[in-house]
Amino acid sequence: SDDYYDSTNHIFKSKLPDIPISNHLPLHTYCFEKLPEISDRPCLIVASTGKTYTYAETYLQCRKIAAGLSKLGIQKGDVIMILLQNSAEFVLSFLAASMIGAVTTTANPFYTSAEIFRQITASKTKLIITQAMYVGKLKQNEEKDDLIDFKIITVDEPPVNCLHFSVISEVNEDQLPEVEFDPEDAVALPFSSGTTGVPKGVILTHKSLTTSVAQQVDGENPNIYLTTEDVLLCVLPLFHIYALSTVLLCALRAGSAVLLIHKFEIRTLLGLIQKHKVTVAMVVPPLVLALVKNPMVAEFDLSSIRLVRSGAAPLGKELEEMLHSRIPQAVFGQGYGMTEAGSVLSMSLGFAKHSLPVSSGSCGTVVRNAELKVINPENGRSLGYNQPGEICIRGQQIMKGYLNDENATKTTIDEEGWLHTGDVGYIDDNDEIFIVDRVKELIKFKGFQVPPAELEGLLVSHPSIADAAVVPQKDVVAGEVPVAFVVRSNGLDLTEEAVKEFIAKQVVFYKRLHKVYFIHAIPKSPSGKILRKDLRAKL
Ligand code: 4UU
Repeated sequence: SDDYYDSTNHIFKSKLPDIPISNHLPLHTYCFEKLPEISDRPCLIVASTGKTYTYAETYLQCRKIAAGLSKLGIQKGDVIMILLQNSAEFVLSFLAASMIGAVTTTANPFYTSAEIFRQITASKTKLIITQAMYVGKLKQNEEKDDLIDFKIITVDEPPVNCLHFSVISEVNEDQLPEVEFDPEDAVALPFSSGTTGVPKGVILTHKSLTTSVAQQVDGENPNIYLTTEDVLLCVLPLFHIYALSTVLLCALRAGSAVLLIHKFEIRTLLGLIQKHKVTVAMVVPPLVLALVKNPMVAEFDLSSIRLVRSGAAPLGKELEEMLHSRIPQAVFGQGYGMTEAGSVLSMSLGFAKHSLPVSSGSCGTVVRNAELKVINPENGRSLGYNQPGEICIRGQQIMKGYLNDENATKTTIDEEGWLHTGDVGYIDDNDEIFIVDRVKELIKFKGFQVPPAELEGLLVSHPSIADAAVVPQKDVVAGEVPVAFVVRSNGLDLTEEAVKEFIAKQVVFYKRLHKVYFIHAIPKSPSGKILRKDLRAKL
């Protein structure tokens, strides 16, 4: 075809001009840069208690906790784990760790003990900040000789051998040590399976995160215009990059208030939006579904909402239109992110200070100070407008690499610095991105990651399973659910229920199998790769 001889490099940029970005600053310095102007403005609002921290109070608390962590022996480069629901302690500890050059790995508190320990071990966590009710999951088998040495801090009454949060939060801020920062130092270590395999530590540096935040909220005409009057809904979990970076860090940089909600319950949520006059709602498709379908929505005053941003999973046009009729005064648009991309690749230009016209169903336009291309996965050549292919992104916001996994890093970021997303999409004539498919293994349940390789590993560890493959099945509520194809190793005794239960015991709720299909062999390529497309076609 003509394309084969087309050697043009099609690179897409934002319609907004590039801007100077202060990504030489440490993340916390960058986020609190405007502190003197906004010190009395609300920063964190804890929904469950109503307690509000001003910017000055937030900053001071962070400094105290930073001094406290340091006093407990946490040094530059050390990893701490935050195992908490959304809370002030989450935010304060994350920023405090940044202040002493430490790195935060975030984990879902609903994870099973095994899931948490895999992350503790891989990241060499030295200290865990959690709640008493999760401490049981942090118990180690005393008989094992490779015990991991970490301290546990609880934000509530500490069980035996744990310290109370006040041990770090009531330290004098004068004891905060001087630390030298390099923009390339890690600050966050979220875990993601990426395009293939099991969850891996994603090294996000001070430079990655400051760049990503700047791409969103900085400049004369920011891509998403947030002000000191805004109240941002933070009901999405802070342990995931969407809320951590796009909700929390963007809000701090812009001087907005963040309403921290520790769990999703529709009536409570609606009441809180009304009470705190939320102006900006960062959501995921299942939340849009709830807002659209639940009759309770009509009982509440949601007129304060001026902007709704959805992301982390595909959102259908129908849902978007229904949402518009529910919250007619709000501008609606999507963001498209990926943990490894640090995290936002594209965002609606309808959110800009001087907004531009956008089409429904799009994931927005590539962020400024970045380059995006769409490639033919077969030959790697870049494609022009309206041609679907794999989306690749390049810029200073992307991850430094996977922790201790050079191979995975090399297959994700190529020699020219392009990060390959594993998402299939095209760019339309208006420079907007439309995602149409995924070539990577990843399954997304309500926006949460379900790595098939992890479930396949567990399945084949079962004595009666010879081989297995896990693929996504479409689901109205969750978007996708994981289903398994299983090859029995001895006879027909193994039942679907037994397989489901075997997995359910070992994983967080959203990784549970929804269906098990028994087959004679897993279809594989000559090189041994599971032919996931063939399996998906069987569903
Ligand atoms: C279709 O989901 C995320 C990050 C989401 C995010 C972050 C900041 C969204 C908006 C924002 O402002 O990260 P991961 O690593 O958990 O999952 C990444 C994958 C993508 O590769 C893609 O397959 O999640 C899918 N995805 C989307 N799919 C993310 N956003 C979208 C979207 N439409 N808008």
